[in-house]
Amino acid sequence: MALAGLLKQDSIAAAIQACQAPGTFNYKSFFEQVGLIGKASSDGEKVFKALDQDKSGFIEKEELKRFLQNFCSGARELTEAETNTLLAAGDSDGDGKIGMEGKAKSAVRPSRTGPLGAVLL
Ligand SMILES: [Ca+2]
Repeated sequence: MALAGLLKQDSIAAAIQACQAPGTFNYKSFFEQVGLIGKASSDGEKVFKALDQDKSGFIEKEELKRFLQNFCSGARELTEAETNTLLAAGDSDGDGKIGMEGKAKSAVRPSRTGPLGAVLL
């Protein structure tokens, strides 16, 4: 679990527990629960790198599907709908994956980034 050192274990456990049933994942409340909202952008970068498992510089849909497993190895995969929602939230340029390029944009126009952008990019 690449993110274990960054976040509180009990917060992660509570956040995973809250979306245990398929279809109940809500990225806004999840980020709030694990304590990622308001973290420094360097931490957001660590999260991004952990999620980008093949180090392609992008978080592809397959990697997003395993989103929860980066926080807790026993967690479930996201459903198709949950993955799509998360992808849409972080995909600033509509290319079907989440890239680090949003980072520069968010620094310039913070009001235009969604909750995922604010955390990851
Ligand atoms: Ca990738």
